[in-house]
Amino acid sequence: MTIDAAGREMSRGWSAGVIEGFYGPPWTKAERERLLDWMARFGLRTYLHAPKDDPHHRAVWRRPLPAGAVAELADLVAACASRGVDFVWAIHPGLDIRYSSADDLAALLARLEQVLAIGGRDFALLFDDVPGTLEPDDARAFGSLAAAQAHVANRVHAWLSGRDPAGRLLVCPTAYCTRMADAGLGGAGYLGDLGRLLDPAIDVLWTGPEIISREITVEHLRGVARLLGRPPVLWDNLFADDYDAGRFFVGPYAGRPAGVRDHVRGVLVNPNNELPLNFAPLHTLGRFTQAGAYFDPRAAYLEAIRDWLPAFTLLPCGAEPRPPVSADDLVLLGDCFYLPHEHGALARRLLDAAERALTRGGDDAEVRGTAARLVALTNRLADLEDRGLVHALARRLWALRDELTLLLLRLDAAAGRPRPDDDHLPGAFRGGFVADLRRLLPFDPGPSVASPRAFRPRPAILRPARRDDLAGCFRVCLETGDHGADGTPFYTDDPDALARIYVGPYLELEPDLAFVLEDEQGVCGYVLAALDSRSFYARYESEIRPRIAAAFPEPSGDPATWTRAQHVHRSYHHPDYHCPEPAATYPAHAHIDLVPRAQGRGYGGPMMRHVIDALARRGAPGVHLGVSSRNDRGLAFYARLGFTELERRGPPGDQTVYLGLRLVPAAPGELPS
Ligand code: GDL
Repeated sequence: MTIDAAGREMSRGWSAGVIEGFYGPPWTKAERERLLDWMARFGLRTYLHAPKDDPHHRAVWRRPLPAGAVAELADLVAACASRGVDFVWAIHPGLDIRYSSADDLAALLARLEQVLAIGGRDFALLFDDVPGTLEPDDARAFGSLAAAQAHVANRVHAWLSGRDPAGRLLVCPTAYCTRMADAGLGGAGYLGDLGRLLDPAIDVLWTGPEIISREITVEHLRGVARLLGRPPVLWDNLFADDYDAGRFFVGPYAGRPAGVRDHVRGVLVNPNNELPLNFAPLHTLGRFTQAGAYFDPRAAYLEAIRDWLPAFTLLPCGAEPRPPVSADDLVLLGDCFYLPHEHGALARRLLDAAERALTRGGDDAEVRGTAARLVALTNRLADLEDRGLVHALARRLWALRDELTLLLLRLDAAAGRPRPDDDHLPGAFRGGFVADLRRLLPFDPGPSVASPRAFRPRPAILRPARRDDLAGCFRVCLETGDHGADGTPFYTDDPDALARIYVGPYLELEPDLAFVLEDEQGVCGYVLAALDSRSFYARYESEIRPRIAAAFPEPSGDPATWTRAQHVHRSYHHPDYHCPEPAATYPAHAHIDLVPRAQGRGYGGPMMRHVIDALARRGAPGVHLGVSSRNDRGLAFYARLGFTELERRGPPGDQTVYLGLRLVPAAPGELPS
C-alpha cells in the first residue's frame, strides 16, 4: 500500500496529490500557493508540475529555462518544501524528440540539471498525447516506440540516480489508458514491452480504463500491474475540465473503492483549470486517502461543501440585507456541476422532475421552486467577496441561469401563460459555429458506453464480498429499498441513505460474513450478517454512526413533509439496536436482498444456508432476523429454513416479526427456547 492512514507515502510510492497537467492557462504563483495550502491541510503531499501550455514544459522543451522561469520555479520548490509537499518537475518532449539523438538527450539532462540546482529531486517524463509512431531513424535504431521511450527514460533515470540515489522518476506512456492500449496506440504490445524494458525503479502514470475514467476497480489495476510489471501511479482526470468549456466538477472523488489504494503507487489528480473550484475535489481526495476500508463519497462531499462555505461570503452591498449562501444552496449548485459521468442527487432529481413536467404535464411546483432557487442563487453568487471564485464560476453560472430561465418559460407556456419578455434570441442564445456543428452531429454514446460489458448470460454465483463491491451492494439496497421493490424513485435526494446503515457497516465490520451474488450484469444480491449483534451495534455506535450523523444532520420541521431519505437520516441520530430475546441464544443476525432479476430463481435458500453455515462455523449458537408481518412469502421462506417466531414489535398490521434459528443442538438438560 502506498498511502497510509495519514496520507503519507510508504516505501518508494508517491503520496496522493495534484498534477497541474491540463491544457489551458497555467496557474499563477498566487494560485499555486493557495493550492499548496489546501494540499497541506488535506494531507495531499505530491505536486506534479506539468502545465501543458507552459511553453517550457512542452513546446520549447529543448531550450534552457530562461532565468525568470528558473526563479519562478525556485520559489515554487521552496513553497512546496515549506508545506511538506514533494515537488515533481515534468518535461514533455514527446511531440518532436528524436529518441536516438544524443543532442536531444543532452538537452533533456541540461534541463534536469537546472531544476536539480534549485532543489528539485523528483522528475517526470511525459509522452502523453504524442505521435504513436517513430520517425524512420528512430524506427531503425529501436524497432518500437516502447523500446525508444524506455531507452531515453532509463538513461535519464541512471543519470538522476548518479546525482541523487533517492530521486524518483515517473513516466507517462503514450497509451495511458485501456482504450488507447486496445486501439493499438504505440504499436502492438506497446505497454507490455514498455513494462519489460523500463528500469523497475521507474514508476508509470496511468489514467484508468479511459482518459476520464468513471470507475477504476481493483481488478482493473491488477491487470495493469501485470502488464506494466509494477502497480501504476494514477493520473486521475476525474475532475479535469479542460476538455469542456461549459462544465467544471466539484463532486467527490468517487468510483474508486478504497481498496484501490493497495494497488497503486500513488494517486494524483489533474483537476479543474480554475483553481478556486478545486476545494471540494481535493478535500474529498484527502478523505479518500485517510478513510478506513470503506469510503463514502457523498458523505465526504457534504463535509467538503460545509468546509468550503466560508468562501461564499457575500459582499455587503445593496440596501436590503440578502440571505447568505447556505450549505444547502451550495450542495444544490455543486450537484449541477458534480462529476463527468454523474449528476449530484439534487440535480438528477430536478432533471427527472423537469422531464416529467415537460412531457407529461401535471404538478410542476417542485421544478419551479428548485429552478427559481438556483436562478436566484446564480445572481447572488456574482457578489461574492472572493472575486477569483466569482470569475471562475461566472460563465458556467451564466449558462446554467440561461437554461433554467428557459425551463421556467417553457413551463409557463405549457401552463398557458406564455411570456413576451423571453430574451432567448436565436443567434445569441446557443448560437455560434460550434453550436451549429453540435446540432449537425447528434451524439449518441451507444451501447459501448452505456453497457460496456458484452452480454454473456451465465448463472449467478455466490462469492465472498470484496471491498470494491460496495457500490454494487449499495445499488442492490436501493433497488430493493421500497419494501423489497425498487426504491430508486423514492430516494433521489440521497440514493445511498438506506445502504449507509444496511450495507456499509456489514462490509466494514463483518467482511467475512458478507457474500454477494453476481451475474453477468454485476452484483445482483447479497447476504450480510453479524456474529454478535450487541458487539456489532457497539462498534457501529462508536466507529460509524458519528461519521454518518455528522455528515447528515437530523432533519427538522414537520416529519410529514420529509422525504424517505430524511426519515432514514433521522434514524442515523436515533438508532434502534433491538435484539430479540433470548438474545444470548440468538446473538447473530443476518439479512438478504435480491434485485428483481435475481428473485424467484432459487438463489435465496442457498444464500441463507451459506451464511448460516458460516455463522455456525464461527461458533454462533443462534441467529435472528426481522421480517415484515405483511411479507407472507418471506415468512414462509424462513419457516422452510427452520426459523421460528421469537417476538413481534410495532403497530398491529405493520409489525416486525423476529424469527430465530438455533445453530447448535441444545445441550442436554437445557430448556428449549
Ligand atoms: C489528457 C491529458 C491531460 C488532459 C486530460 C483531460 C493525460 C495523461 N493527458 O489526455 O493533459 O488534461 O486528458 O483533458 O491525461
